[in-house]
Amino acid sequence: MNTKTQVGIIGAGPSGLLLSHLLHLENIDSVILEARDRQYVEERVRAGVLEQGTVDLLCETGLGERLQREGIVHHGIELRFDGHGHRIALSDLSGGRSIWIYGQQEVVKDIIDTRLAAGGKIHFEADNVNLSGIDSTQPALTYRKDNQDHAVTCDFIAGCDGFHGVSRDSIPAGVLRTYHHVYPFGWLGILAAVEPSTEELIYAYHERGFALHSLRSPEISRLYIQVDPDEDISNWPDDRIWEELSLRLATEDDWTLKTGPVLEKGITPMRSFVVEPMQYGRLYLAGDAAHIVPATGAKGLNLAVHDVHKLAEALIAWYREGSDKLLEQYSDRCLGRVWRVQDFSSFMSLMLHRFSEDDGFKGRLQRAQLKYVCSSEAAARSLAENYVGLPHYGKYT
Ligand code: RFL
Ligand code: PHB
Repeated sequence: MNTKTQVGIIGAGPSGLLLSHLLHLENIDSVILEARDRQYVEERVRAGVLEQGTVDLLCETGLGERLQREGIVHHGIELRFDGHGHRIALSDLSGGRSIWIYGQQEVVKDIIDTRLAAGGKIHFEADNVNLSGIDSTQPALTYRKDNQDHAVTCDFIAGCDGFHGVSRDSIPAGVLRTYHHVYPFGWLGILAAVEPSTEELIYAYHERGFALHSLRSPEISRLYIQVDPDEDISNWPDDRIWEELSLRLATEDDWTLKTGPVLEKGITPMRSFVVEPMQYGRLYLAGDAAHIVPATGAKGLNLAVHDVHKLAEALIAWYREGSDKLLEQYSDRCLGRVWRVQDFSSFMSLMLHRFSEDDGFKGRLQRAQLKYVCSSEAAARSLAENYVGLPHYGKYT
């Protein structure tokens, strides 16, 4: 079957879904093609920390109803090392801004519900998605679903299909410059049915490796430990994970880690990745399709939201005013923030993880850095303003 739309979107992750919603608010038609089924997309456990700017955008565009009811506002985080915790007062140090704990899959569910209620077109289980004519004014997407071939002709294509998607690779060789750094560690993450042992997130530096205590709700905890990037999850029965978390998060004060049934677990490699530019012809890349940041800064989803905010503005200007100025500037308007966030995520990662090849030098630097951040207001303020997220229209991004 052949259909037409204004913007063809590949991927029903946060970036593709939000883009489709922002365009719909301006009566711009889009079609989303998603490789997975709806349940898989809605249950995929990933990010949990939303920046103030992300929450503001979701609320301003009618997506904040459940977020405001169920999201948990945090005004600080703890950095824990050498058996003691040190609070970074995020809100006090950033002019009252804060972060929100609300699972990525909840954001995804909210946008899917809103799009479908408004008659939005999301084709799940779309196989073999292929892009053509991206250097023409009539690009097209083809795909296979329910044993039938389909084609969608569009004005523009948004590649929102994540790091392993097809859109980036459809740009001719030689156009993109790729920056890729793989860190010598990964994260083993668990979701557990247990009341969080902390009110605020704890980032712990320890001889045995980094650990993070996060949460999703008063009944659900989310925790991570640093492991080798090629570690096999079968080496980590639940008891071993809890034991390791207890060791790495231990304090000299009266604090204990509550344990409970593990609902989900997985290992994620840590990498920094950026392509420049984020566009070619009528194809625009957004979110993880264009960049990946190590999760220590809690930024990937927030960066994806910033990209599609900018892309929606540019497409709206094209349809409303016939102006291609913002479309031409799309990549430049995103990359400033992308590199600011890469720098912050790298700073957090290098400060908090143990390096196996370290002869003691790196460890000394890390402790000096941690002590500085926890004792100097200027250093803590810098961490805080990056962690809560710089404003979407700020001079640094
Ligand atoms: P996604 O979420 O990967 O969505 C891409 C979608 O495209 C689909 N797809 C295709 N569809 C059609 N045809 C194809 N050929 C396709 N190939 C792929 C996929 O099925 C999928 O549905 O990318 P998007 O939308 O750009 O969103 C990015 C975020 O998901 C990501 O940056 C965050 O999850 C990163 N992240 C965090 N970000 C934060 O802001 N705060 C956090 O606290 C945070 N914690 C995390 C994280 C990521 C983690 N992992 C697992 C990588 C914690 C972890 C452990
Ligand atoms: C999470 O809650 O999943 C989370 C929190 C902070 C991070 C990364 C992930 O830096």
